Amino acid sequence: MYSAHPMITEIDISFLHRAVRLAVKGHGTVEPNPMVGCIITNKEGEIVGEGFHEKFGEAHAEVNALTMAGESACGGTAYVTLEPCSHHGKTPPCSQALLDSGIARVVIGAVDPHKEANGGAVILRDHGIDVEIVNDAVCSDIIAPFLQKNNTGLPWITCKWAQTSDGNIETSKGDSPWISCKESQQLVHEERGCVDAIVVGVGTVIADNPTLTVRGATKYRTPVRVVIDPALRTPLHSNVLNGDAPTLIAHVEGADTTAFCGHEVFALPINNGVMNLKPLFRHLSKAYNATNVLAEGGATLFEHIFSQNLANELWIFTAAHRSILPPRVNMNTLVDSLTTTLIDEQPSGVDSVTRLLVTPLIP
Ligand code: AOF
Ligand code: ZN
Repeated sequence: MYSAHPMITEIDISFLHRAVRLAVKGHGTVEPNPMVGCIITNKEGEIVGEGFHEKFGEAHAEVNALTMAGESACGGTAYVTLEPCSHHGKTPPCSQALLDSGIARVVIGAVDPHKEANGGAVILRDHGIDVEIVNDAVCSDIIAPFLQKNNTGLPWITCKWAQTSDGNIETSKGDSPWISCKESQQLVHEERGCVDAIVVGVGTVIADNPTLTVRGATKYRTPVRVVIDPALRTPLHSNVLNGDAPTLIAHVEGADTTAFCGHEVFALPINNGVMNLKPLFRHLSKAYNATNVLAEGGATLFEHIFSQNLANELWIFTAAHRSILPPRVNMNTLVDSLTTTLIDEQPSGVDSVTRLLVTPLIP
């Protein structure tokens, strides 16, 4: 038995987590909507329907799962990672679709904070359906970017980097230019194809001349390339200006942007001598409808993002080897200065990949 709630069993939780694995298949195509998954079991507890919200503006998870289940849904249970919607949005309400199916029980992973769409749980209960709200951590984690955007007007900011085992993200003479292995680089390209923006500091542009495009992976989205370049030092022949994807150069107020004509420029305000990144992220959320942003370095950019309390998640690729020279900025120490929760740790080729959620500091 699941001890937190006597009516919810371990089987319920395992079906919800199976629905989470479906939900995340929508990453890259459903945003700015939340990722949602649904499993339908029949009266005997056998899976008869599975579905997820596949594309923004199209059918919600419950409708896809109910379509697969057909009449077998009658008397069964629906497991939904997010509270079924109650509103006529781009599609009719899922709460009504569940009522029409004759489902007897609905297990909800997380409540929907969206004021126009929520309330489905109450509607279902009012119609005599047995509704359980689990408040499951995994179901909540997958809607975190949606919540962030709705509640704060900021995108979800994931800081991604590759480091040596001693926390160095910079390569020096004698080091290989690649810290992480091919498998890890592939994962990054897959994620790039699902996010709305990739942000780097000008130091990285000058040192590595990255292209910051999606290569060798499905391009569900074309992320805008953003360079934090206070004094406009981006070389005009840089790969980030090659026209393969849009580029935004963020500089400090008053800089002469004439040379960057044809690219978007954004003036960053200075507060107490420090460039304030929040207005830039707000702009990405508004102008690009950005839900997910990948910050790809370097160390100085991460220091600014961390000190301004803007990081939501860390995605760290750690190689097995140490660096030849000691790190200028030790990323292991920098991470230790934050309050984080480990959500995943996996091997990727010869690397180890770690995902951490960052607990924001109370300002
Ligand atoms: C559900 N099931 O699979 C999803 C839900 O713009 P619309 O009409 O597609 O509605 C989007 C809103 O519906 C979204 O903001 C969120 O509150 C909810 N998403 N609800 O019952 C789903 N994706
Ligand atoms: Zn819905």
